[in-house]
Amino acid sequence: MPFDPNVLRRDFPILKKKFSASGKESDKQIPLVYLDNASATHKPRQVMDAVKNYYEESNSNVHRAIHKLGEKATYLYEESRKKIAGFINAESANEIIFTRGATESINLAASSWGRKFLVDGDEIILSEMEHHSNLIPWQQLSIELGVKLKFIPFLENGTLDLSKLESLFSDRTRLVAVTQMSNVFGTINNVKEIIRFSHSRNVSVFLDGAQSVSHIPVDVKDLDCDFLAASGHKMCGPTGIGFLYVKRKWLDQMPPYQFGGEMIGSVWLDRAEWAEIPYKFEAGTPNVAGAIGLGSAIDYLSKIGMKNIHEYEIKLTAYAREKLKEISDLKIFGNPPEQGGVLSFYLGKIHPHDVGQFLDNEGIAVRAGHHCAQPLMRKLAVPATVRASFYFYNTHEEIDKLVEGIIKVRKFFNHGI
Ligand code: 7TS
Repeated sequence: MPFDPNVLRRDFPILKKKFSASGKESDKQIPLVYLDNASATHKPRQVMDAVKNYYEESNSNVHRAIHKLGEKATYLYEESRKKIAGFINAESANEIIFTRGATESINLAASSWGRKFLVDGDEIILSEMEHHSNLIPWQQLSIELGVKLKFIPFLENGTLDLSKLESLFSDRTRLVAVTQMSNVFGTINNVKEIIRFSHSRNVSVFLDGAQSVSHIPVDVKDLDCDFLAASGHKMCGPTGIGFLYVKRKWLDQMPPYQFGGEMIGSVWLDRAEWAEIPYKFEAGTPNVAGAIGLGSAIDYLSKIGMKNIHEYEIKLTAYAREKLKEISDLKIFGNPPEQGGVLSFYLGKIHPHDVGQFLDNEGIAVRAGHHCAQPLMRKLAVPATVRASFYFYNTHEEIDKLVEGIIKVRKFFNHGI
């Protein structure tokens, strides 16, 4: 079936809904233009059905019951793990650990791998464009262990200055942890080159895939990354579920991250042995419904094809950039050669929150804020930006509405000029 966003949109009940500016049903209802996909994507009917079916037909805990429902729930949960492994081309499903999302995945790696392998004086290289989730866990580790953090700078066009990479390395560098796609500029970073260079120095690489995994084909074997984190809710899946991919060679050496049920092999009063991987990293009853929903989201995205999604988003973003450029006073931050569907901008002297609020009254949902990237904002010397972020169900007509909305904002705040 050819790629058609208008056909795909039919799978998303929320995209058919109309809203009024006041929130009152009696007021004029306008269609929703949802352009905040970098924050969370919507869910297709298929994913909601998978979650509902689990609760209606196989609700049970996993890995412990011998009854039929328990077996069914375990089967579905583990099938989802296999789907994730297939989706990112992992060697085995055992390399996939279910987490609450990218943030927990990063915390897991920092806490388990970091505490095991890093000592005072070791160095981690991050970048200046990291989301707080891929900064603060490493920052805490650096405070706790005395590990030094270094940062790959970004250039005005929103790309990482890889010419600086080599100079950041020392014989104490142990890890490079970078985002594969910026949630502010939309830049798709050349992580393959970063990984190639890092491995040539025997340094491991952690990829924050929170933005990339839902928008571009990601192949961990081809990239050869050591870790990859992602969130289900940014890829048509439920909230509260995500995963961490860990290359097999690290898994056996990494200690558990949390302790309790599910993650044990044998327990005595004074000691315990851990379960096999990946279960030793999944303490307690997991988010079974979320994992099953994420598996369904992966089926859905795979059917559309990640290459199709990426190609369409390139076109949509280029169209949006061209249209936005026509608005005087509008400054788009960054213009990377490889870009996903994210555009951040500033409109004259109007505060981004005012722009966001005004657009919301027009039925257009964008994000205005620091996007959990305060160091990046500081370098841009702005308190916040307006960010429009797209997904495969957005259309060119919606971009036109965004542009019309911004022109209205401009007129309103500039007294019609
Ligand atoms: N890393 C990146 C690059 C992100 O964009 C986000 C979330 C995270 C990590 C954290 O993901 P979580 O699912 O664990 O919260 N980014 C955004 C955003 O740009 N707007 O809202 C959330």
